[in-house]
Amino acid sequence: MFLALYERLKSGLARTRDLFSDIAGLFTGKGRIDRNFLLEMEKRLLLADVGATATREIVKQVEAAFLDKEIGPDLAGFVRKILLAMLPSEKLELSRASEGPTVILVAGVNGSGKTTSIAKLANRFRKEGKTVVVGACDTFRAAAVEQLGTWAQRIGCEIVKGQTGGDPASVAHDTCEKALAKKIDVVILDTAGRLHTQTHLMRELEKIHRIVQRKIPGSPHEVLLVLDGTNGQNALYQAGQFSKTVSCTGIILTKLDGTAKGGFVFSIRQNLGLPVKLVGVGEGLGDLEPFDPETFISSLLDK
Ligand SMILES: Nc1nc2c(ncn2[C@@H]2O[C@H](COP(=O)(O)OP(=O)(O)O)[C@@H](O)[C@H]2O)c(=O)[nH]1
Ligand SMILES: [Mg+2]
Repeated sequence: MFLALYERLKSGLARTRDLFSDIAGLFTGKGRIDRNFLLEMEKRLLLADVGATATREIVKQVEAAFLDKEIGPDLAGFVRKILLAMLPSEKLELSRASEGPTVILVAGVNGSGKTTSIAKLANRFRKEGKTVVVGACDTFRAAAVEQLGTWAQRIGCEIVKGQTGGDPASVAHDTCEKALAKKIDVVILDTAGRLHTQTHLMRELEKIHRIVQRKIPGSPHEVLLVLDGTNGQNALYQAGQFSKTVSCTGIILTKLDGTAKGGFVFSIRQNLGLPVKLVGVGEGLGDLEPFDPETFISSLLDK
């Protein structure tokens, strides 16, 4: 299991790995850890999108422990530990209801990968033997509803659709109702990523959140924000906007296969305080992996 995940991450993160091998390359060289070395390390960490805050922290700690010492094998281990400490491993698993349906609300801007990630997630639950209903609350685009419908059919899960242009919150309501009536294990709600205005979008999300909470007390058990890994700083900005409205419980970071920005996981954690819970490494149903810091860091740093 560990090996499979490790190998999949390694190939999915090929481009990010290239940049991290530049960082790891520093630790196997010869010479002294001086100012130039630290500057070079800083540059390479920034290039790998580890982010300014995290980079500063890493360089500071290396300086304190290793300045004027020879480069040796303990340096690589030291940096690996710092990186690991930046990605606390508690609360990474998705919360589940102790009884009744588990409700997962999924938000994010258009094109970030919400619908695809929902399909992948639903597929994971189906593989566990759970029953799933997805709610197509993105009623603003007929194509969005259709896309989710196609996935639902492929995966073998239920779907609740509203009318195009209909009230998204009422779709959320009906989805919860169906889950309760048919004793379905997991509810996953797809939402719109764009409305007439930003305020409108956020108000809609709030409303869905409220309705779900009322319908199934204790829910939603997860509010997952989907961020496109190729978007870098812009995705951080979006995340800030969303989390002002609904309190998110975690991030799904998508498209890590198409980008060299996997180092972004560190800046998300440092800047938003939100854990990346799942990563998307491709367009197929199997291309969503639970985020495991140790495996992630190993897949970046190991040869
Ligand atoms: N390469 C890659 N493409 C992805 C990933 N996740 C989503 N996509 C693609 O991104 C595009 C937008 O995805 P979609 O789920 O429709 O985004 P939504 O508008 O947020 O619902 C689609 O072409 C997906 O196939 C991923 O992890 N890797
Ligand atoms: Mg969508």
